[in-house]
Amino acid sequence: MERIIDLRSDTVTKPTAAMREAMARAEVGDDVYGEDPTVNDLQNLAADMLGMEAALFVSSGTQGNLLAVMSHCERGDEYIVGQQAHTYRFEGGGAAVLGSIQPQPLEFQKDGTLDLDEVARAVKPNDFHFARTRLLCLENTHQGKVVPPAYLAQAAAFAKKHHLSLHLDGARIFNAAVKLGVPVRQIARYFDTVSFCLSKGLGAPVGSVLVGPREVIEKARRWRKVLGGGMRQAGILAAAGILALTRHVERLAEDHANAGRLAQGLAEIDELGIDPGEVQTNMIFFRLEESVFASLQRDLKEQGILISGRDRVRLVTHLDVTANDVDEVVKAFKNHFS
Ligand code: TLP
Repeated sequence: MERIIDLRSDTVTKPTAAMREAMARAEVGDDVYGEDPTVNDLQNLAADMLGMEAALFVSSGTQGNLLAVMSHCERGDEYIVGQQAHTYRFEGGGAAVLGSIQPQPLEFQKDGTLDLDEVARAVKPNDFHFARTRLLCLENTHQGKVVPPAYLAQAAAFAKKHHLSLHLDGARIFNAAVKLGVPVRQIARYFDTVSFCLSKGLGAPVGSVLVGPREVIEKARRWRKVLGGGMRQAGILAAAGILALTRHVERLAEDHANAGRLAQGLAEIDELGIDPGEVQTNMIFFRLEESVFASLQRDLKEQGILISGRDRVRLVTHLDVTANDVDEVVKAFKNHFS
């Protein structure tokens, strides 16, 4: 089979041989009864790594975020969120559709933070004309950028002052932690709840985990069942998650190095306008006119290289992209633009 270099997302990784082995051997039980030992192990491990009381294995990042919003907020409440945040823009409006919870989107600043003065102005007065503002949602990494650690402490103090809960869409929180060289709990500690993905850079085939206080996680468990997300012998999937958390965290640094290498190579192509200094983790962004992009995409596809993008093109490195692949991609780009 022809080798494909897939740079569309870090969601595309295939389980490694060791992962498939762990999945095949996983001890399982009925997780709706709380009796799947492997799911329980994964949840304990996740809670421990993130420094939280409890954890819930969920089907996807989208489900983890939705459960968090629905567990912090009630019908008629509101959450404040970034305009380009996954939790607002890319989750089908789930909180509004299924929770009757109104989003209040605000523009992100360049570094992936929300201006807290602006957030303060968006918090609604206690008056029945308004939805009740209950929750602030952040994202880390946001479009490959690590949110500055000092900001997290400010956001936590802000949330406390305004009686808001604080949720992190930490789909790629491990990329942020590895980039900063800190244990992941040092990022998680500022938040009430964090949702993180096992199925992105960590390389598991399926699954995310929501962590937080026991009381909130129990509410989320209820909503997960309501949403049809109660899984039975899910230990087969959780086994892959355990392997991802125990063996695939430190190696994220390789993905970051490969993204840096790719950015360096592509920076030589003027049409792309890439500044390698902007690449912090495993993502590179650039803009191209639609027809130029379409022809590039077609040309690369013929060589087994997959790229995608909507407003901006995004290239993502991951477990299944090697340094050699990166060199091949740079060569193919250069040929295309020469
Ligand atoms: N993001 C996907 C696409 O939906 C864009 C990707 O390929 O990156 N939070 C963030 C920050 C995400 O990037 C994603 C997935 C999610 C949550 C949702 O995770 P899943 O796909 O597991 O529902």
